Amino acid sequence: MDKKTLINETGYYINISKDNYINEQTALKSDLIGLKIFDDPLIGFADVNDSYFNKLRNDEVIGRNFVLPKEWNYTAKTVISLFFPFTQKIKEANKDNKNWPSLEWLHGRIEGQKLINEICSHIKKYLEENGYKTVVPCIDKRFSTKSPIETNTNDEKYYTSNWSERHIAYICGLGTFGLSKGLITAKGMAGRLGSLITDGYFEPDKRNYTEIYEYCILCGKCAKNCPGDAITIEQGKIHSKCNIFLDKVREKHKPWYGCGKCQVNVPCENGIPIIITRKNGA
Ligand code: B12
Ligand code: SF4
Ligand code: SF4
Repeated sequence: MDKKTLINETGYYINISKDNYINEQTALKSDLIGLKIFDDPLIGFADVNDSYFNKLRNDEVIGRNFVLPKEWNYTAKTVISLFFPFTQKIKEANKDNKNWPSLEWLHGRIEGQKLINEICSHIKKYLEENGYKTVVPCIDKRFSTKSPIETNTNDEKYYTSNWSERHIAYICGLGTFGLSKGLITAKGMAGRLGSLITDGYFEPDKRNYTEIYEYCILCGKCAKNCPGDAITIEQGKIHSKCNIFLDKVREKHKPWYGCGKCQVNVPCENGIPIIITRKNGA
């Protein structure tokens, strides 16, 4: 199978899936029925033996809890990362109220994640029908967001997982981190990620960057937007503060939650920001 076939299959699925549209049963208000969640994804590929995967085991990157691609699927050849950008409607709606997430964004967080799980399961089935064993780590029973060391919710090491989608996307060439710690892709930051590890061989993509924060212009807009005061230019993003704010949203909207103010109304919302350098007198 070639990359194009797989990319077409994913694009086709997202456009025909009825779950890419909010239905009557789940809509948080009636005018959200029919709301489209995601636009066409970006897909990146990496060789399972890419030396970057081993680097993720370093304590300052993710740590020993990170499970290598070959440990999820020992016959695997390729890691596939997918970025699903939110539709303009979801992004625009989250700009209105500076303090609380919009209902549209909450749908993107909760129903959007269900859809990513469904799409990844569909691609897994499709690859397996073509003879390639495939694992979707984030819906695998071995997936864990528990910290391997004794920590509490004020400790930054508490916020981890054994398969970090942003780190995987970075290795697959989809983009770099930003000050807010979200991943900035060619289709921006406002969206969600998924991934698969497969026996199928797909040529790895080139990383068009060498530094982990290369696409971030350090404008500080995400810090200004953050209702949880979780981001500063000096310290970057403090996960525990973000989590405190997300808990407040959970209290208000249970079982929905989310925020994403650091992902909208920012230069990295829809693409890779560019620094505009002024020429003398311009
Ligand atoms: C735990 C978690 C949280 C925690 C902590 C967030 C975090 N960044 O780790 C809390 C609850 C606070 C949280 C909040 C949110 N989350 Co969250 N969360 C996760 C989860 C489940 C695991 C993250 C993880 O493993 N972190 C591991 C630690 C180590 O990551 P880190 O500290 O950021 O890593 C730094 C170091 O590694 C450092 N570094 C140092 N040296 C080196 C060297 C190299 C080579 C590299 C690569 C890095 C590196 O750079 C990194 C960035 O600073 C993932 C899902 C998944 N399985 O990946 C979603 C995920 C990160 N969340 C996501 C989102 C969208 C959110 C929210 C916006 C909530 C919402 N939906 O409204 C907020 C804010 C996100 C933000 N600004 O970062 C998305 C991010 C999408 C994107 N475009 O980036 C993810 C990927 C979910 C998904 N499936 O799409 N989240
Ligand atoms: S808003 Fe500015 S500082 Fe924040 S991540 Fe995006 S480019 Fe970087
Ligand atoms: S998700 Fe909200 S609280 Fe968390 S860092 Fe982004 S803006 Fe701040």
